[in-house]
Amino acid sequence: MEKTLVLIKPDGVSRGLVGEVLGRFEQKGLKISELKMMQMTDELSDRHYAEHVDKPFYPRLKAFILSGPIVAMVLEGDRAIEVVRRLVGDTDSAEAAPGTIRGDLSLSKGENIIHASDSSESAQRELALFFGTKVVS
Ligand code: D4T
Repeated sequence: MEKTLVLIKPDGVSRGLVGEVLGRFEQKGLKISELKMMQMTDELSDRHYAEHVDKPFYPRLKAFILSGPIVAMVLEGDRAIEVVRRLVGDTDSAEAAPGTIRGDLSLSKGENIIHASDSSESAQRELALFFGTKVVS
């Protein structure tokens, strides 16, 4: 079984979409094996978004991700990493396909409700960062 890390970002929490998002993963058949509400910290943001810290949009992204509580979870299932990315949809919610979480629930590129690991390398790194766990496949 593959594991992946998902974060419901501050917009998803403040808009009351936690139940909706969890429900979509459960209905798909993925197992929620860890779940916690937490506050992202300055240091965790810089480590999580290490590839983006020097990009022009990072200050706004960081202010947003620190703006309220997030929900972090580990999802488990067959090919969970790619399956979850497909359920999440394109980064720019305005272009994300209908039926995806971003396509159905957001119109924004920055405030796009959710984060999901995009490869087994990032899943391994992010699971360690948020839950101190290693990927088992
Ligand atoms: P995350 O990492 O949040 O799941 O998003 P993606 O994997 O789909 O997209 P990403 O890493 O390219 O972007 C991370 C995060 O930055 C915001 N962002 C991105 C932004 O505000 N402006 C931009 O131009 C880009 C590329 C949205 C998601």
